[in-house]
Amino acid sequence: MAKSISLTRYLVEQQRVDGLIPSQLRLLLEVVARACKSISHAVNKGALGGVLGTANSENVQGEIQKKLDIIANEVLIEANEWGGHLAAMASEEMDGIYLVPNRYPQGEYLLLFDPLDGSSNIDVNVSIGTIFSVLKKPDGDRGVEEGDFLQPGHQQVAAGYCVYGPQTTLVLTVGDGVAMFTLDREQGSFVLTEENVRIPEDTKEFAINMSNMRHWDEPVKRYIDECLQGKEGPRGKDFNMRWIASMVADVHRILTRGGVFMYPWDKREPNKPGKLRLMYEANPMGWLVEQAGGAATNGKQRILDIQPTQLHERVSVILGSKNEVDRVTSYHSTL
Ligand code: AHM
Ligand code: MG
Repeated sequence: MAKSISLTRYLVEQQRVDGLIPSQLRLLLEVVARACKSISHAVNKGALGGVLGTANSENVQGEIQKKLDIIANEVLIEANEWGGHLAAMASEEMDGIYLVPNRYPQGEYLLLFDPLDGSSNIDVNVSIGTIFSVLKKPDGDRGVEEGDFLQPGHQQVAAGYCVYGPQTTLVLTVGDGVAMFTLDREQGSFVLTEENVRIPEDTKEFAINMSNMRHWDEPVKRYIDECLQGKEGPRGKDFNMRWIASMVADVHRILTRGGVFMYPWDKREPNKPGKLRLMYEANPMGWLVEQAGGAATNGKQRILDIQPTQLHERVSVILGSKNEVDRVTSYHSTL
């Protein structure tokens, strides 16, 4: 039987053999994985652990927080603040950045996360996850400021997510393709289960919240309308639809068997560029998808080239199988 490769061994080899990741980054990724393991245990306990339901508070974006949103945020901060690998953190659930306290050594990395993505699925026992992105702190001796986080996605040095579903799976890129690790609960460790993940360029499956159809812009309406016409329409094939309402779970399916995922700008709140967050959701997912041979745009521009102007900035997202993303994107320039 082939030897199983733990996340620790995989990262050590990336560091030693391939020289791809410095030791501080390896430590950082191990700590994030450990935090995800702990969040996975809390998710699994559900009602037995008293972790379901709302926390009766709102985040900076005016969204009601669930107890698990807050628990997951705390787990990630507590796990990461003392190891010496980080300078600061930012989270979808916190107003401003979180500086590593002075009593701990300061590292050179910045960690951003959506601690619990798919919050509306927590209480109904549907897959949810943690999304993370790692940036390098700009050089210099001064303290970290919020502006230091505002780097375009192509400057990420690591990105990934952990999906808490029937299995707990950690998916990671450090810029050398995408690898998947499944949590072995008996061993207590993540084990490599898929390497060099590739997204097929073509697909017959789309993911979008169809209940918002009347609010969409023309290019998105046109694309979905053509898919819905199936074999008899301009695409000449029948399409299937999936919408889990957890980006982690939808992206995980796309990395596994292809597809296109969209959360476009819509007319409900015309001043907001989209629902999803650039720094905690679109950038890490966009990079993972590109590393697996897919594409990610906001309809007009590659997600990873967007220059952020705010920490909690929102963005329109189209990602997945390359030929479909290119098609939707081209509709934006022709209409
Ligand atoms: P969250 O981070 O507060 O959970 O919100 C993001 C989620 C995504 O995971 C998902 O794709 C989307 O919101 C679902 O939105 P909707 O309920 O409008 O379909
Ligand atoms: Mg989210």
